[in-house]
Amino acid sequence: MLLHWLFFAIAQACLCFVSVTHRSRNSLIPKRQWLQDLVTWDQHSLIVRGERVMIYSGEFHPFRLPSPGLWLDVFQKIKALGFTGVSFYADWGLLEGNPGHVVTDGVFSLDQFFAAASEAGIYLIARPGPYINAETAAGGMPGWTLRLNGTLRSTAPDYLNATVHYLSVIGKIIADAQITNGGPVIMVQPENEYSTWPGESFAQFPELFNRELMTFTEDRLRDAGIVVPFAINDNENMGYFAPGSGLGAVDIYGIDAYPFRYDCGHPYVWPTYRFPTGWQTNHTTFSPSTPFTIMEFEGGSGDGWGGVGEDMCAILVNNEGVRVLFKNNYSFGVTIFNTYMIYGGTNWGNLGYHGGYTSYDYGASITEDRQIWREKYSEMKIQANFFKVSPAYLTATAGNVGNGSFVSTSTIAVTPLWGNGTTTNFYVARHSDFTSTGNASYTLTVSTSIGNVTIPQLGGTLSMIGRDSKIHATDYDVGGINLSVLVLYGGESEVHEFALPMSTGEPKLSNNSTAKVAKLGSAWVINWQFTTSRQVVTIGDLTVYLLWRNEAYDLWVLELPASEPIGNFTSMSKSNVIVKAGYLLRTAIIDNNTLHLTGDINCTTTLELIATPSDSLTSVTFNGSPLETTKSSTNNLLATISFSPPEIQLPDLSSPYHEWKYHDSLPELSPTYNDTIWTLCTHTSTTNPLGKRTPTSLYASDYGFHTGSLLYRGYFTSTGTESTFTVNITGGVGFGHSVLLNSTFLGSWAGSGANETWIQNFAFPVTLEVGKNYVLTVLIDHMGQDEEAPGTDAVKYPRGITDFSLQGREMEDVEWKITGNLGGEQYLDLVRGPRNEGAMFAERMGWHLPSPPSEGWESRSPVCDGVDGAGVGFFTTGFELDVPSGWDVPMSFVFNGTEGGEEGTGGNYRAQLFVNGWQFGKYVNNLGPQTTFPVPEGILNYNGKNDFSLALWSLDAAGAKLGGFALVPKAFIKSGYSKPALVDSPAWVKRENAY
Ligand code: IPT
Repeated sequence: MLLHWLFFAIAQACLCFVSVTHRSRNSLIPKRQWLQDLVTWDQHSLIVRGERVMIYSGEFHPFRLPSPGLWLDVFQKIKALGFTGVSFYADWGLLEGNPGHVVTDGVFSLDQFFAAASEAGIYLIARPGPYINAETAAGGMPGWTLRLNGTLRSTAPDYLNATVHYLSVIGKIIADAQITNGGPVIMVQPENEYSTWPGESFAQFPELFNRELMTFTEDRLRDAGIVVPFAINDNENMGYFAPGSGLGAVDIYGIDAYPFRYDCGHPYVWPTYRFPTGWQTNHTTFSPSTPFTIMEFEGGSGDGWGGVGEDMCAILVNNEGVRVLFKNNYSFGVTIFNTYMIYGGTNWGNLGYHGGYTSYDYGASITEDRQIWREKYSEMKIQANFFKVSPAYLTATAGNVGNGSFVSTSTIAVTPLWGNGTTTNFYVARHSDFTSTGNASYTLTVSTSIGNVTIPQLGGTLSMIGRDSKIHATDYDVGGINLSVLVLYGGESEVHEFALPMSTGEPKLSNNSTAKVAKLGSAWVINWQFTTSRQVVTIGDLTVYLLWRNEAYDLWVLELPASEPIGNFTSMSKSNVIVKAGYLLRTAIIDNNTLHLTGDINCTTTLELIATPSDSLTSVTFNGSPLETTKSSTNNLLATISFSPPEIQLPDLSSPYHEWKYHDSLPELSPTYNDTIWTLCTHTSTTNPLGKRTPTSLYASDYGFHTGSLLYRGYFTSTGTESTFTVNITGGVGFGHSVLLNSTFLGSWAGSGANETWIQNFAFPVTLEVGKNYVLTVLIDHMGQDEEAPGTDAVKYPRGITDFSLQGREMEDVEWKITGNLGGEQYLDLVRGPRNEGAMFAERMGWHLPSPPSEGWESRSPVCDGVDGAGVGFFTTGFELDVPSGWDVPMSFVFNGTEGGEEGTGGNYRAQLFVNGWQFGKYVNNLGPQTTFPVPEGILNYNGKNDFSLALWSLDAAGAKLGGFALVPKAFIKSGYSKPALVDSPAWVKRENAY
């Protein structure tokens, strides 16, 4: 066997007949008229540039990480998983906040996203909506669409027209980045789950769904130049829009599935009602001519206000979940597989819907602050690396699920995947009860080229220990390449077995190995028990590593770059290196006899070169620095990188000596406050489906205010009879409000994790004076619009005041004014987008931006002094950072303790954080759960001055101060990342028309 090609497979061991035959690649002739010939497909898989590729993809939204210089870091961490793709949404609502003006500059530009994907070698699946869901405000539709008369996502002309400009702009941007133009985009999904929604579907509500809507959207995208295949994500797995299904049908039919659901509060309880058992049948019924595609498969889960925190969601979908349910997906032959989310990011700047809070960590494999310590990252890595290099899988056909004929016990269910044109079969085994945490022993009878074989053949039994699943491969065909290194891994103490054709030569065991080796028929059979120490078997030129799973976690498979157009994209024609390391390896290049690696360490780490395409490597560099090398007992090159974290200076934001400047941010309470230029609520009609319950509409969206917070002023002249004000307010789940009469605080609603609306009575504490003018001030937290089910217009559910009464008076006797963010839809800050600011005075003045005019302001700390009484205080400060280059130090602002107005009692208060002008957190002390707010480098200036401010809203008469507040480094990672450029963060300038 010549070492021309390096092949690596991390396989779940047991029986692998590794066939090392040379087979020429099938010529893959397109069966239909493609619009291009670089991305084609058949019933088995996608075919890119004539080669079958496992599209193993993760969802990552650029708009949730508004530091473009970090996108490459995330892509490299995804590539290092062995993934080949990323799926992303674009958020129309962030791009076209002002109707007719689609802004695609700065953090909203996708140029760097596409460039970074190509550099990392990641294919992209673009999902531009116009509707995206994604836990975004209004499901990604701009606020102004709430005023459309027609039903959103219907064929109402005003809705269709509203989408045209956006679709042409985003369509062109995506079209330019298609593979046909040398870019990374290989597939596009118009709309999102248009066909279905839990509990509602075509079948139940046919009148709500409209095939023309899909056609219209597709046509706009085709007009913009999209030629790669269109895909659909059908949540109900009913074949909607599958090829041949009629109008609007796409090229590639895909499904969505969230079987773990969302109960992060009970993360060890796996709900079973959505666990898939028959997807191969559905697929062949609904879309037999396309690859089995899962456009979204739950890779984390979501949490909301008053919830339990994102880390709990990471437990709900943890490494065991990935083991059992991802492998179950492979048993159905999925070859286009996207997991949602692989990196969640942040709902900065009010971009989220009301059901979620600032963190969109999602419990994903890569944490919100881009760390990869969650075990499922490693689990996904060992799985994806197997499928990346198992061409036989890409043509296999799923057999019947849970077939009892293969296995010795009914507690284990096995689904076979039969080789099609290859001799390879795969058998995916799991507990019959998916959720079982028990242990089971089994033997397996498999069909092979030498007849039926029951394994293990040399004694012992196979085992399924706790929540686990295994892939057993027979006659494993590596597709005509030479295999030089094979890694087989398993859990500690498990017995596994593999076999090789006799012709490969006699296996030799490492000294420590207790494996049994026997000749059986025409094969060598090797049977061993995993321990935590490595065992090695050599057979001719092939080295087989038998690794405890946790050691396999430390292996990194790096593709060496190829010439263009493949470059860093995946192809079986490329060579790989396998290096054992610690935290992360990103890239590898071989130059002469030197291996240049980039990567990250978080402790002193020894690199071991497990497999390289050349035995003549003599030196290694790491992030550009040469390393001293030695040799291991098995002749692998070793090199140790030492680690000592830097000391960095951080501001002590809780200290009484740290200077904060303070300004009142609810001056509306002052009798001298002038609101003459506020918007009068004069609309006597509304398009809102809720209808109008007040003489003039009081819905914020009717006046162009859609985000952050809302302020209302209700004027009346007293007749001396008014004693109570009753108001029905809607702010979205978790919202709160405070109500004042002139300067007198009447009360607040502090919010709950369940209420989207709240009705409250406010008794006036004194008798009002006849003939005197009074003003009611209502401050409302706006938590974002809801999302949408097609045809329901749920997005339009209003925010603001829906209804009120002033006891003893007519509604008409009160004249209302409103403000939200300054400028409303004609928002001022084009750099930070349409949702970054709300109604609060300091925001309207732009004081949250860098360098506010705070010289003459009072010195006052949000921790030591806080806000007196009910109201809003604005605190601003600055600090310098100087993080040495080569160190990735993710940082978070952390609220410690829950102090309220009275020492140690907690309290009802809310705070918004602004970092260099970017709203990077909405904290609700009485609800939580989020207390830690990561802010990415680039938004935070790691080498220079930062402006930080905090709008602190006390909903209690007792006032509020923070229990403690700190900027906390969450990790010190010596990193090969590209240091992100500082994000353009324009400073404060006086806003002429601010009020
Ligand atoms: C699915 C959406 O398509 C996606 O945008 C996101 O919202 C996800 O849910 C949940 O995080 S839709 C769901 C009904 C499967």
